Amino acid sequence: MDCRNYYSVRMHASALGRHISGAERIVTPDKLDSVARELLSRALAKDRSPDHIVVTIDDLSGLIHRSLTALDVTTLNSSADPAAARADAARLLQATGVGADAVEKAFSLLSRGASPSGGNMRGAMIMDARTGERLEPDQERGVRASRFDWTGEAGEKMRTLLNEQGLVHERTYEALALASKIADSPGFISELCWSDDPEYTAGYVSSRLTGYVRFPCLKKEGDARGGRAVFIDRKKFDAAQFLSFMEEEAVLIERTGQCRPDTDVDHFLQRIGSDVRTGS
Ligand code: WAQ
Ligand code: MG
Repeated sequence: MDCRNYYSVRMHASALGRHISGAERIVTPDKLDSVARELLSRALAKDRSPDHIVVTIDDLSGLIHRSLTALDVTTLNSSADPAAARADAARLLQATGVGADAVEKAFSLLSRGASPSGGNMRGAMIMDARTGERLEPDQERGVRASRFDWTGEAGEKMRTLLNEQGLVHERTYEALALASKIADSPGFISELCWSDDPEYTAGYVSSRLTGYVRFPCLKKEGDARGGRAVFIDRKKFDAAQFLSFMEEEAVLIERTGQCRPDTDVDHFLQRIGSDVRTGS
């Protein structure tokens, strides 16, 4: 594992106390200056001008505990219809071991805004994969994954692999890193995500079994509801340990996985050799 010094660079921009944008990187000292500038330009690029921007830099010496391999990426090009794509995503989640009720509950909560006040959460829901019971201590905010990034080399390679599949959006690159960190969390079974950006309809299901399975259209265009549900095995779950992994433990992604398309969920499940066939 790479033992160079690393710094965490975080940017948060807000206006009238409301969050506008945020981003975070882990970099070697030689990149510190350019990455800090890059995140600052990103804060200023948004159409709603921020009145408050914070760029925080922390030395992570001795704090990089894990190096990871990114999840394999599969793009399913079958369903342009969100309802059909959601049914496919639900089947995948069940194949990873999530109960039907828990899957149903996650879709329903994410569709209407999973925070108790009805809006999107800033972080993820944590759900008992068997019962769907919510386990995150703060249901308004959820749990936010932080302190993860690609190494320079792995990041470049991953961009190339994604670009070869026509996946050129920065969000895919970032969501894959986030999902790869979450997939290493204690008790993790699988995750469901789609964006809260009204123009961005893509989402994914991820797990160790399936890798990162991307759906181009998990919601209708114009829909501003989105979020993340992380399903866990409650027997292996400890809230304090889980939160500390997600929010504090620094993780670098040093190796890429495979990246390829597939025609549909049936074919995909057959390919990965899952013996779980839900809904049939
Ligand atoms: N940790 C946990 N949850 C988060 C985090 C985080 N760091 N950041 C965002 N969320 C939650 C929060 O509830 C957001 O409302 C929701 O996820 C969506 O966030 O092309 O763009 O940044 O393959 O809008 C997925 C598909 C896109 C990418 C995900 O998420 C692709 C995306 P967004
Ligand atoms: Mg968003």
